[in-house]
Amino acid sequence: MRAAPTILHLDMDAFFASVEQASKPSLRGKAVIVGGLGPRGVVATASYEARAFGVHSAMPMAQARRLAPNAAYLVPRFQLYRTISEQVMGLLRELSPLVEPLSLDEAFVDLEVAGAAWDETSARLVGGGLRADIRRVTGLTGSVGLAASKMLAKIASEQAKPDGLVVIEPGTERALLAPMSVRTLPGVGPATGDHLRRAGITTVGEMAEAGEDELVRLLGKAHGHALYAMALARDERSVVAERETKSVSVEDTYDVDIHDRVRVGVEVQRLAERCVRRLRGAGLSGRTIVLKVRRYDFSTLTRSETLRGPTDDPAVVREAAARLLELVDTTGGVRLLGVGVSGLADYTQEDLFAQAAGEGDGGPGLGEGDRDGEGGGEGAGAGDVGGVVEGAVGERRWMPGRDVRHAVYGHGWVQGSGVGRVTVRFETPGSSPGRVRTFLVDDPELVEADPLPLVAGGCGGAGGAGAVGGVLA
Ligand code: DCP
Ligand code: MG
Repeated sequence: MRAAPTILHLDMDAFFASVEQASKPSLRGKAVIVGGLGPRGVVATASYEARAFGVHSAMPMAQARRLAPNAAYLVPRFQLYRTISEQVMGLLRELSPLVEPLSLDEAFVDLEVAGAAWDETSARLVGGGLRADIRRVTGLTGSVGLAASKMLAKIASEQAKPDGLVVIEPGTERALLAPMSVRTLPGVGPATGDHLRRAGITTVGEMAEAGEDELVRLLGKAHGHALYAMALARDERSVVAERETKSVSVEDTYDVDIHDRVRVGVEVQRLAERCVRRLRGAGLSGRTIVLKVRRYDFSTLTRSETLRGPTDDPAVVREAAARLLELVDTTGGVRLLGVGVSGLADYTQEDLFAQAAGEGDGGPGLGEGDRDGEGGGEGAGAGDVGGVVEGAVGERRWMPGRDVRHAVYGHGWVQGSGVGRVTVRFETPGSSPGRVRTFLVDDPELVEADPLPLVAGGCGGAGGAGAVGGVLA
């Protein structure tokens, strides 16, 4: 293991909820809960203010509503979270080529390879600078852990939360781990934790004392061996830049070379559709669209285009593939065509939330009612009357938290809807808390809108993802 704390772990604070608070001034300092709002929805995350009521990730939404009835309940806006995630990951890549993203808001960075840091002082400086950059570019806070291994760096960022930085000095790891729960170690889930507890082992120190043979006896050879090493704070796992390159692709070989350019275009569109079906079937989306063309003389070309964010939209993939085809000379004929999507993301939650929000009412209406319309109670509360609302199909699109634009009042967000009405709060990331107005759900002056950038001027130094609306770069 290295001798300096040069593995950095970043984890954004209450990520989805913090983005919502940054977008919606009236929610700052308030309990905000993001997740699926339907009857079987679960909490994706809660602001620290909401956590004070005991609300946490993966809790059933119904339970959260009982614990924090006055909180604001919002559906996730993944597109915006991804844009901000890209900005943050861009800042990490400025530090080192070895960045290992674990989720939208979390990554390891190896500071040593690039010479960004070599000892505790330089690592602290880099970590502090990163936190300042994240705040400048995104307006949000992230917590940083620095240690000589991945395991300890992650433990450090957990200790740093919220909005802090913790360095674990090499040599102090075992003493630090000893009193911690066995569940702190990667690879100890609820089942292993129970197993160990029944054997009288609840802390990492007790694990180390039990010895390798005992752990192997309890947990089996591979697991026991690995966990014993972890208990001694020995973690040699290196930071891996990209997850194994995965892609989803389809291709067709033609019995007879295709000469007709129009026919080639049609085939590419068909392959794009098939590729997206496969992508969706795997619950994936991807950022890079790849076109493969093998020509009559067996020369094979690939052309690719990287979008700003992952997509599983057939129209987006079709259009990208068509643009790529324009870059390829097919005179002489083609033998094979392929379309692929790589740069995959396994964000399937979006669909789950969409389902959760729409389910259970057997049809139109959201089940999300606005209890008291204008100027209601806590102000932030997207009220919930609990039941199914008789309403127009149009109500389905007015999900609490979504962006809207009104011809007269400008940009705002849906605070609640029900009984044919939608309540909108008009405010933007840079404004002061805005006021609420209620409209008929089919008011022609009210339309859905794209999220606004959190920081004025868009994207600071993160390598620039312009307006957050579109997908294409
Ligand atoms: N998330 C989710 N479902 C979960 C856990 C998390 O949808 N069961 C989403 C919402 C979170 C984001 O992933 O905002 C990041 O997860 P974290 O575990 O890092 O949690 P937070 O960033 O929300 O809070 P913390 O400050 O504890 O990191
Ligand atoms: Mg986080």
